[in-house]
Amino acid sequence: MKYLGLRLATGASFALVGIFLGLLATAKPLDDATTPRFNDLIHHQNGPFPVIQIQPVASGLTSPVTVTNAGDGGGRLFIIEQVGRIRILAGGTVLPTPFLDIHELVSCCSEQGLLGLAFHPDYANNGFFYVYYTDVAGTLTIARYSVSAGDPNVADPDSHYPILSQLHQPYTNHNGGQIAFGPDGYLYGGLGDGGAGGDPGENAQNLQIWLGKVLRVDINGDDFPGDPARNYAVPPDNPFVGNPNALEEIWAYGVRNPWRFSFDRMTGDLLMGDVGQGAWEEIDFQPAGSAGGQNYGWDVLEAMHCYEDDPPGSCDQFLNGGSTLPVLEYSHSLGCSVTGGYRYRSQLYPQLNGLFLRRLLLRTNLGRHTPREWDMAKPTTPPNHA
Ligand SMILES: [Ca+2]
Ligand SMILES: [Ca+2]
Ligand SMILES: [Ca+2]
Repeated sequence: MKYLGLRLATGASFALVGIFLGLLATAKPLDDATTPRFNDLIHHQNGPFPVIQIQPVASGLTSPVTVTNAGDGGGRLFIIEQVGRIRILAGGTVLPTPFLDIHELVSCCSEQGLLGLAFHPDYANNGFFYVYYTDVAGTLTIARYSVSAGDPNVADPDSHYPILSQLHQPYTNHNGGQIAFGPDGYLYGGLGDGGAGGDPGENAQNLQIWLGKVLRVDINGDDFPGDPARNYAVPPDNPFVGNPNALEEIWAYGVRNPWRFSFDRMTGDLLMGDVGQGAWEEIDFQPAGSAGGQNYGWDVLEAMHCYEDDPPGSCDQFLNGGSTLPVLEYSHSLGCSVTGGYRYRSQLYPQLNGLFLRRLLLRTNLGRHTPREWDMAKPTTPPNHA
């Protein structure tokens, strides 16, 4: 991917900063040490970090919450506006006509809205892309759309094709929102625990509901030909296939609000931010080639701390091999809600290669972590991370 020289508008594009940092090697070295920077942490083994400044590249956007590209070599960025629009940044300009406008289908805003976008790995040939949004009833919805036949910068609004949906009542928070294709070609989606605080529905540890889970489906098939609302196949190697006590779409569980995750484009590792309840934020890790089935601990644990010891003894069990602990946690003394991030993979700043750039909501500090730093953040690496 080559997207350089991007600049972010103050305010409207603020939420994009971390995302841009991860996807794009956009920032320029600076000699002004007072600007937002990474150089307040330890040096990487490759040498000191360059000082990085974020520059505005677009303005006039309304609540941009993610940015991606189509993987078609078109050199365009697709920016989601939470209200229900996808905008295109091309040639340094935000095109006036949205790529897609589904605001009439979407509830917004706070934690609701159009939240996720992923292009089919073969988008260049089939024109399919996928959106994740909360519909007007608050239901978590993944749907497919197609680019229009005549204009690569405009999608066909009538091409709506449902993939799956999950009721999300009565609370409006914790909708998750990330969808992404893994290196295996399957679509992964992160669903929140159903909302409120402390997971009152005890959804995250319940394998018979999709809330509080990462799902993994094959959007090239349809295992439910009689159901027009479910249009996907279950990958045969999903971890709970054949388990009568679990839903087969579940890839991983025990998450609270997996608002953003990403696949390392070099290794295929999965890195996921999971928003904490009130004290501890976390980054979860899943190595490429994992068989899935990880239990990331919520709501027994909040990061690496006991949250709800139910049934009694659960916390000890989860902290001692019974769950997959985060590779990084931090308290609210460092930052507030975790957003997630990307591992940097570019030649522009070789000193940053392999580092994980994360974004913290509400504060401007941008952190980066190598596996070594993760080890430093957590004195003992649980064996189930291997
Ligand atoms: Ca609970
Ligand atoms: Ca179907
Ligand atoms: Ca966790």
